[in-house]
Amino acid sequence: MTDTPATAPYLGDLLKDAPTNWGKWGPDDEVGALNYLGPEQVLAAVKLVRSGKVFTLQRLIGDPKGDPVWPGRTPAVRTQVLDESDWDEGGKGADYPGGLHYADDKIDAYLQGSTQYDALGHLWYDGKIWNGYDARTTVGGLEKASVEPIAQRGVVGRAVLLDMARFRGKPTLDKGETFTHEDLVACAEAQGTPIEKRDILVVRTNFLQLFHEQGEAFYEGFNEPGLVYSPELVQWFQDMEIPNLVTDTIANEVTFDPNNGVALVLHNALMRNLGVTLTEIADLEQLAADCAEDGQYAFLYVAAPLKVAKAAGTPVNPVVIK
Ligand code: UVW
Repeated sequence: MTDTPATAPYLGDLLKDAPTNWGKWGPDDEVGALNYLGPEQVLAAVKLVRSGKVFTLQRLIGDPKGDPVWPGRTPAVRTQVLDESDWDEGGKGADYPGGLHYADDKIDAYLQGSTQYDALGHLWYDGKIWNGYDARTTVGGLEKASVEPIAQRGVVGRAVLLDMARFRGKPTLDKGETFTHEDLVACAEAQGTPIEKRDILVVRTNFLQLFHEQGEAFYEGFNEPGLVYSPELVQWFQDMEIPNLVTDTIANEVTFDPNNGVALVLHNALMRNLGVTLTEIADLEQLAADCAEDGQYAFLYVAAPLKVAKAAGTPVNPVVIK
């Protein structure tokens, strides 16, 4: 992994004047900017359903070709616990009345190791997580701002695909390649669908294609492409009241800010401070191909991460309907 330069500023200093939404939705809030998505936004998004085309955005868990994960995490391992062979002579299959046989399996997986929603309390600096809760509330499991309230609420709204790879005329964005909110706006304009207030942003880089092409070399000098921090970008997210950022990369933003070397600045500036929910490792390939064909870049987006007690994030299979 790329080393953070010794001179990298402390997040608390870098973001000392950055806006926060702490308290905006009350002292007990745990879903942050998802509060921007109410019945009005849901009903407006439903009107975008025209052809009935459906897309699912989850990548396969336990993909035989491998699961791309954040360095230090391990891919999911699925174990077959029971199958037809368990009813062979001496097998462990139970003898049910009527002759019932069945298959069972289990997985050992990082909850953030596949397409997933981050809980708002997933990361922090200065000993405080989203809404000002004490970071000690994460010890042994998130007592505050876990993924549970997000999973309980669900995410439904108008989403816009921003196909940055196609906009830049390349099959995938490169290691460490950055873009700004102005690039997102320009991409949306070029696609003929301007970003509206309270849109869910779905950003395609197709970077993870390189995981399949490069194998282990993919992790050398690990530095994903993505949005890069600036005070203006954070203010734009705040002014546009963006509820949710969805990307096809492992961690949503350029891993190491090229301007200061800090890791995952936007996780903090957007998620910890503004309450923007982050969705990662989405598979946008079929959706993007279809958008390029029919020109419809805005659609109904529906997602509900799994409900796991006290979790810092959980898998999700978002659904897009056009
Ligand atoms: C980290 O924040 C470390 O990982 P992610 O947001 O990709 O789950």
